[in-house]
Amino acid sequence: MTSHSPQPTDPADTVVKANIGISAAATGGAAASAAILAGQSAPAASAATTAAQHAAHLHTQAAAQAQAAAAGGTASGLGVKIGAGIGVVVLAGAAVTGGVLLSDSGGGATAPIVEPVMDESATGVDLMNTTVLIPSTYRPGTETREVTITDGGFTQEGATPFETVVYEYIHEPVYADLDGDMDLDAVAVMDELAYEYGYPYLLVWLWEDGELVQMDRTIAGLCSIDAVTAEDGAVHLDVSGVAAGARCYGVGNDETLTETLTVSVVDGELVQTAPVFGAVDRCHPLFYQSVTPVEGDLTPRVSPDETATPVAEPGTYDEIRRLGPVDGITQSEWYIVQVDVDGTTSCGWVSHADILG
Ligand SMILES: [Ca+2]
Repeated sequence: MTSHSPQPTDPADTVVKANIGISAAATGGAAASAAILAGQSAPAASAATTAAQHAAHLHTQAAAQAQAAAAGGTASGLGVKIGAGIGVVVLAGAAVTGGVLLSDSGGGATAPIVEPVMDESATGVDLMNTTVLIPSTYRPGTETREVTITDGGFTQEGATPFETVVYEYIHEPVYADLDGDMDLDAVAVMDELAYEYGYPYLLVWLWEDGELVQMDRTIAGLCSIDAVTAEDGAVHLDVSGVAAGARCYGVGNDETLTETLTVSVVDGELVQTAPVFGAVDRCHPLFYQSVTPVEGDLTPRVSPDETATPVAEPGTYDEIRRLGPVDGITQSEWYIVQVDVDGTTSCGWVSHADILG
């Protein structure tokens, strides 16, 4: 249950609202809603009457629903909460000193509102002891692999120290509803550590049909992921990058480019949503051998896939620049590109066939 004090911003149109949430475990039906009306001058009865008359006002109804949704977040299992919200509009001059309790039997109560509540089941899954995917990063020859970890790690012993590979979480799972379907999804960062390099993989699981299902997608071109925080249906990453396909050992500290990215899932795909929409892969020219503007009506996409979501449609971007291959990378079916739209630059992928027209 939450109670919100009024925060008048305009005396001529002061909005006071309150709501009460009832957990799914409680019986359905209407319940009492408490509305605390605060003001300075008018009698309580006047304000109560005004409240009743305006309780169904669309604006406050929406506000009450939003608050009811915000009040959720702890229930699990049933996934819904039955709440009763009541919104009150106090018109100019019609205020009250003290508090007034309105029950649902009063004329001002709204019908019970069924609001979805965030399903937090994902937080109960043991991701420290499970089999994870190590997604491909578009480096030639890399394929998605599976690694079974225990207590958050796995050591693949090699014949020599040079050949031993250690997998371990460098950031434990954080949870956010990445795809906006009212259940928490999970993100963690696993490092692949070999003798002379480390390579971070962003691991993403979506909660689907009662279990966490890992996406076969990570961020290419990262040297490190220094921080992961969850907020508002996304995760924020502090990263430093290298070329897609390059190893981090070739980049000195003074060459490392650090960025803060917001990553989420849109239309089922892992994408960057801020500072601009685009591919999660890095495309800073610092780490490429050439930067070449490309002509034509191109459709850069969030991943090297003909069906992937466009970063921009033909005619909506100012310029697209193809980033030349790094050492060891030869002809590719797809190129990572920079896409300029309205003064901002994002990353995307353009197919060789698209460039040829
Ligand atoms: Ca979700």
